[in-house]
Amino acid sequence: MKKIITYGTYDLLHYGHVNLLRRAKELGDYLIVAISTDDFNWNEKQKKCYFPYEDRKRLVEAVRYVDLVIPEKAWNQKVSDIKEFKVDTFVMGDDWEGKFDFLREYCEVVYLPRTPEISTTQIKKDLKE
Ligand code: C2G
Repeated sequence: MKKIITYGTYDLLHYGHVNLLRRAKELGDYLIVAISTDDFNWNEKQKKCYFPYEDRKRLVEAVRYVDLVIPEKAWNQKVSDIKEFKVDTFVMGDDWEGKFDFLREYCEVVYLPRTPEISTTQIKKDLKE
């Protein structure tokens, strides 16, 4: 069974996220999504989420391509996750191109093109108008 892992905030789940999850799942048989906890988002990414972790987890778990959701608590948990879950491929959108190449020592690394016209930031901006 080919196992895939990807990481993200997944706040205000939208079709750009789902496009990524669909393509990630197409690369294997089992997709793990590590969702950033509220603390990680605030302390490490200065991102304030609209939905708290538990709600973001529940939404992503409802996506047909996703087999398991785990918490992302730290930048440096990826290697241990890859080892613990025997991951074959690490996937991220290409806004992260090159940032995780060090993981090639442990598994395949694939960057997929982002869905260009949508982002959580843009949704929040549009709703403010
Ligand atoms: N994404 C995408 N197209 C969009 C928006 C997002 O393909 N229009 C992808 C991103 O490239 C990422 C995933 O969807 O692979 C989740 O996006 P975010 O929730 O914005 O993730 P981010 O905050 O970048 O956190 O350790 C890695 C970080 O946790 C990534």
